[in-house]
Amino acid sequence: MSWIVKDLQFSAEKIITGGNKYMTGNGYMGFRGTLEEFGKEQLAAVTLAGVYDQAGGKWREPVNAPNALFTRLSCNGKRLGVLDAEPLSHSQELDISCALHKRETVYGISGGELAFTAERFVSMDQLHVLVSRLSLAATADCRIELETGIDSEVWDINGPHLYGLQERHTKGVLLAEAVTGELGLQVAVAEMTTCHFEAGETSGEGGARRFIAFDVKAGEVYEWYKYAAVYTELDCSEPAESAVQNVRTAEAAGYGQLLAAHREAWAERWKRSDCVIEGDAAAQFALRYSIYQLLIIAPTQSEKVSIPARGLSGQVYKGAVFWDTEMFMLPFFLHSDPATARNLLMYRIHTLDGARRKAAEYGYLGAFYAWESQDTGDDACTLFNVNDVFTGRPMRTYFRDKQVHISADVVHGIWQYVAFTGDDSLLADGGAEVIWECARFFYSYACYNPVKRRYEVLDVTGPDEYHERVNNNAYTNALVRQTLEVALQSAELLRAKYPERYEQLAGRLAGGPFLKEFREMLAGLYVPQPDPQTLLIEQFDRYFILEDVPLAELKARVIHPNEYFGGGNGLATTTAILKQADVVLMLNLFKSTFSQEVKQANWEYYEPRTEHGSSLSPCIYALVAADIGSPDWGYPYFMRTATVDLTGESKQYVGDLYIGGTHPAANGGAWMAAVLGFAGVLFDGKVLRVQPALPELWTAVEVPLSLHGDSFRLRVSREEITVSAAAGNREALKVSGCGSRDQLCQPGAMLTLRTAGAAGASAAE
Ligand code: IFM
Repeated sequence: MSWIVKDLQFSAEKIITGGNKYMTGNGYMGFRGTLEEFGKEQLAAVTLAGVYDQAGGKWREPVNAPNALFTRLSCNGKRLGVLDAEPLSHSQELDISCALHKRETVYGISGGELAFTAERFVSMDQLHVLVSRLSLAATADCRIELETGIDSEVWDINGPHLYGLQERHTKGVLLAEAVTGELGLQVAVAEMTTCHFEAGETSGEGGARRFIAFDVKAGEVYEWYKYAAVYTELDCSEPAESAVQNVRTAEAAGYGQLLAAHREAWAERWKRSDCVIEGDAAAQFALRYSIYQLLIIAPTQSEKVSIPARGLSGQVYKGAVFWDTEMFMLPFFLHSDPATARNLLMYRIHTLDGARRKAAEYGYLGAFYAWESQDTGDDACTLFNVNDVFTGRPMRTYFRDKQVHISADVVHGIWQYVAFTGDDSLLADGGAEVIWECARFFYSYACYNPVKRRYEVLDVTGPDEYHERVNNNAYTNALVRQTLEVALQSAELLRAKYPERYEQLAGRLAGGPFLKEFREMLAGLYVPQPDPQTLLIEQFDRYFILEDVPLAELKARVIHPNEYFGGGNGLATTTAILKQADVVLMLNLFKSTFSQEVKQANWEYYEPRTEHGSSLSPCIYALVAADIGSPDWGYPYFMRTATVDLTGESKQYVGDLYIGGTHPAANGGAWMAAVLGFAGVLFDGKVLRVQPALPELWTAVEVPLSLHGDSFRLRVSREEITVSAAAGNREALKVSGCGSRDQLCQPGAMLTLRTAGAAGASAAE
């Protein structure tokens, strides 16, 4: 089964999407999948997680570090790069089993051919290190000049971010050092090159470049290695020293040893997360690729950063963290790497003060989380997020002020973690405070309607961003209800298990609104319900009176290819066409509280009306299709989600705003659709319920699961469900599936449940 992403020719049109498709990274930094000779024009970038800067009043965004794997080639005085000379052949590939990037390019030269190869990786074992092995061989003698070292001309969308650049060359190490403009953080990149051939070297004056000239003999192979290390002042007080030290250690270890350790780290990650699909090679590959994209951006070592909406693929969306993380990526980490899931939630705890500031700014109590969150938790989202393509004028959007569901999404994530892992220390470590502050925010945001005698949540934007400032969005109200419930339950839990901590935290909120008010609001909160006749849930008040235009007809009204469908004049605003799953997302989150009939009626109603203008949308339709027993309705949505970063087929512009990059929420959505949807996994912290609905092509799905701190392997086929428990597990797991009663899977045992269609009854082995 292939683990290789490969292209067999160079296409200038695909440079940008290729940069996403061939991404490598390790959670500390992302390295765009560009070629060695590419620079900022081709969007080469080493994007640093959690390091942000604002330049000249423009949008604040992550900092890109100088690129120490830069290498340019000249042969007989003529530059050789894919943009300088048409190659005779070219291949670019990525081995997703271990995040190893390779390219091989053959150029015509006078009297023969020259083959240039480069292999590189961003170490998963040593997060500050990146390495490459390069070689060339020619069929005719020639003179080569390499220009390599560190390219400090970084790509920025809203830069520049690095000031006072100093480039030095000491004892074989090149160093580029600079400070960020806003916070004055030092960023340092060190590089060493070792040539396995005789070469004369001259360094550029004062620069961090090497010029290495040598004569190539036909038929011989010339190989050299580059080692690099990146540090910032967020890592240590002397980033330059650390970078230099680290690069020397890396060089001393050598490429082979570094690669072996990197491979081992990757093998360990795949062991925890690989999901095998039998019977459908295309789906298998796309799913693995989606998991790969999540693994290269996972903050395994830091609880101060979370995952931005475009991962570490650059500065799009300001490198900001959205609800995407809790609602679309967290489930993957919960089931495969709970420690990283915890980091993601700790990030929200660390940014609570930013959320408090935002609530206060709008005149509310508690915590209103940033729609676009960066290092401090203050909102990076602007009031004018999109420019109108017709007038060029900024359009007022209400993402920042009205997508209040973000605070409920954060609570949902925290509670999922606690219930799922059983690790309630997260509550004592700040999770309870976040939950209560979010509940206080909603208490102050909601309105009591004295006529209808209910609490309502008015003037919000739900997940469907084409309809801003609506009342009683079903998704939002359902999540607000969950926030209040969780606030009460977490208070009980904390009081019972961490009484001192409870007293300390609750004492601060004693003046209210606190538990009494939460109870009262919960009892009176209005949450839109299915209509008894049609079973439909109205997305928000008066949604059903909007123009019910078919999607194709709406698209026929488009004047400009990049026009925004939402906002004041947006084509969709006055119609029932929605941007992304909204009611259907709510049905998926609370799937056990709705009947199959309700889920089906709403899927069938909303599906033709959904434009999927967000990459977050298709996976949800796949999940609910599986839930209602129609996996083949969901399969195309699964494939669309799972291939988004392979095909590059996603919106690149909204208005004049570039929004390309990788799509971690869709990557997480692909995993959810396969495991929680088609394999039908549902773990509530107590019982593992498995209700598979496999698409036609799939014969089985097999996946490792980490549940409540114990390890399992689940295999689901059309005939049976098998759960194998690791011998070292602490507890027996309750399993139900195939209509059987709960059965126990003891540590070290294997439990098999047979489906109704299979021969024999349910059996425990
Ligand atoms: O969070 C999403 C939002 O739901 C739709 N627009 C893009 C954002 C970032 O992915």
